[in-house]
Amino acid sequence: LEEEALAGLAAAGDEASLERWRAAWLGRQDGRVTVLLRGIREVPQEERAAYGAAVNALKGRLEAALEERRAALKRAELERLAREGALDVTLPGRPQPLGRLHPITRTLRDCLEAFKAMGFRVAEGPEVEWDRYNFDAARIPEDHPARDMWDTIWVNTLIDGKRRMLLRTHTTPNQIRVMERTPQPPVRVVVPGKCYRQEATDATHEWMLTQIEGLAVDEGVRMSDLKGVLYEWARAMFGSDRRIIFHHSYFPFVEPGVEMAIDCFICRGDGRQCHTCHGTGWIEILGAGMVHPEIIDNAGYDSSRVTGFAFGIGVERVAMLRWGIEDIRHFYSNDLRFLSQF
Ligand code: FA5
Repeated sequence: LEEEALAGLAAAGDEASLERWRAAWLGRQDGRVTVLLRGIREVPQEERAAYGAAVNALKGRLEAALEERRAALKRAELERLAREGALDVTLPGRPQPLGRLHPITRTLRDCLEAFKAMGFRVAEGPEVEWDRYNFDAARIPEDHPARDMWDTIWVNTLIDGKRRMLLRTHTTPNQIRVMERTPQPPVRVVVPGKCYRQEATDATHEWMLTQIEGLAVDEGVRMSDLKGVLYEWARAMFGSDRRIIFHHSYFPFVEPGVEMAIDCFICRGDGRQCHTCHGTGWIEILGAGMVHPEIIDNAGYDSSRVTGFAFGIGVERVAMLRWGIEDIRHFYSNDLRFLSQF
């Protein structure tokens, strides 16, 4: 009997089977040793003392064996943990990945710093905008062909039967918003923010883009001030040996209007077969011009007394030129191999 019990105990490999073994042999109800003890009544009087002593001794040995087995299992478990979880000081450390600023955020901040150094203040405006600010107040009335210059993403809410809300296509509405909040000039402000266009994307066009609007209004502000500010900013961003070109352009809210471009970093300006500058040798980075007198007057200022310049910079283009990134779509494709280079 004892042999059978000890064999069963040796086979129990975990706490649950130990407990099953204990119930089967030593359980109070019908453990086999308990049953033996109870059977003492059937044993003849003169043999009872010896019988009782023998069964009690068996019970004691089995209890001791159980404790011994339990302790052995625990030791084995500790040894296993020590073996498997041991500290191996020769293992190389695990790299802790560090977050970092997105290249567009960095470029945006650097641009703003350059303008702040020239006395510009930073303001912000809404991304969901009224068509009145995005278009009408910027001299782009409904049905004017210039609206086609910005393929608009509209918000589908109808107001008086018409769509009136949109995702701003440029930061220009903030020219109006800033002047509304500023009773009289001088105004000298830059407004950064995201803009959205229904755009077929390519190497230099995304449907979401970041712009910085600039606006300065005061007595005697001239085109040469505009050029001076933009040259100074470009020097801060690209260094002084990049070539910069202005050419005439049209925007309804400025007169005259210009575009500023920088020599293409891919083909270094020779343009042959270049997919980034489409063979022109130049990459356009901003639109600018002298604020249209009508907009000055609409703001409650006197256009015979004050003049202003404005510009709208494409921040993604600036970042491309800075770091030699040949495709704008890298910025928002969330590829860590690209992003962790900055
Ligand atoms: C404008 O948005 C005018 N509001 C700029 C302006 C402001 C002119 C103030 C005069 C006075 P345009 O659509 O050209 O203009 O965009 C300005 C700049 O934003 C471009 O030079 C380019 O750098 C950038 N940009 C425009 N569209 C995209 C696009 N789809 N993806 C990336 N950058 C773009």
